[in-house]
Amino acid sequence: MAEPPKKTLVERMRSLFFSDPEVPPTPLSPTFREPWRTIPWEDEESLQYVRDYKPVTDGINHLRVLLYGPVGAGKSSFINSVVSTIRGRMSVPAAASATTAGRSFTTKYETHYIKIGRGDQGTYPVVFNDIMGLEEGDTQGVHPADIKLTMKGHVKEGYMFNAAGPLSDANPGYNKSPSLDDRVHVLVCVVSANSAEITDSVLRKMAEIRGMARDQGIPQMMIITHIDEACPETEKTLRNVYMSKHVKQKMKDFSSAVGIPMNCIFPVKNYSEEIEINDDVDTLILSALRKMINFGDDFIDKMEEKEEEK
Ligand SMILES: Nc1nc2c(ncn2[C@@H]2O[C@H](COP(=O)(O)OP(=O)(O)OP(=O)(O)O)[C@@H](O)[C@H]2O)c(=O)[nH]1
Ligand SMILES: [Mg+2]
Repeated sequence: MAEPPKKTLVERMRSLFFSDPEVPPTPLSPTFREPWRTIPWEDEESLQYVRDYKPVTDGINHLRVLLYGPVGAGKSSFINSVVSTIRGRMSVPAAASATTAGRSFTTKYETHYIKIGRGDQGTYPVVFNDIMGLEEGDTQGVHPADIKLTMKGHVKEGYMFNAAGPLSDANPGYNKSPSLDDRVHVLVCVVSANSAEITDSVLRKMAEIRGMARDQGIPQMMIITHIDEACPETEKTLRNVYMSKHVKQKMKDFSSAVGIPMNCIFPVKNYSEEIEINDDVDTLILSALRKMINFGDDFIDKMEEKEEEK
């Protein structure tokens, strides 16, 4: 067989800097070699940590987590998932929508308590507040001003959000003297890894809400849902979540769009069609929940110091 013709010096130099048009490029791997964030799968310790948590500040019996985000992002489903994980069996206290599109399915302000065991053994001290989703335009979805009132504890249980305008202090749904317990201790933005781009109008509302929380010193986090549908790697197994380049890029995109740092962002899969508890789903939910509890507890501590200074 004839030898292939020798390359000239110029050709060899060129091949160092430019790829050979006849050789197809090697496809980039969709995964990292190692997970870029490590989490313990089958995490019994975190479950116990969450179950044992109790605020130690006088006058505060509950650590209150408020969820906000675009319509259909999975806010109500996240509450259901947390309750299912903590209780160790499927629970659906927050009515979730059957679809992810259209108008907000949740319209009223509701606190979700998590029952301890069966019967009358009380509830865990971590509670979740579900609200209406953010929608396009000024007259649809929850009003950012209502979220500010909610953070300060001014919105009474059962209040029906009115997209036409924020709650006024003359409304019977307005709580004039909220206790430290009524106030929100952690604000969580919920977005979906599998939805269309968040519109500018919704992003502006999210920025406004973030600014209001920052002014009050409330810690903020982000949950990215639907990672089971985000890319083929996480579709295969949730354990690829921190191996998937796509999921990391999604997290970075949301981080810069909404202004929440990467270490406060947690990808999860909510329980949606399962009928049984799943260890991998639980692990991701617990990883986010543990951080929520730590952030909220730090804020409760600070609130106590401020009260003592008064
Ligand atoms: N596959 C999958 N489906 C999810 C996930 N999270 C939520 N869903 C589904 O998405 C749909 C919308 O979820 P909801 O929890 O109602 O969303 P929401 O943010 O409360 O929506 P609004 O109350 O309308 O603002 C439901 O059909 C859920 O089953 C997830 O992580 N994975
Ligand atoms: Mg909802």
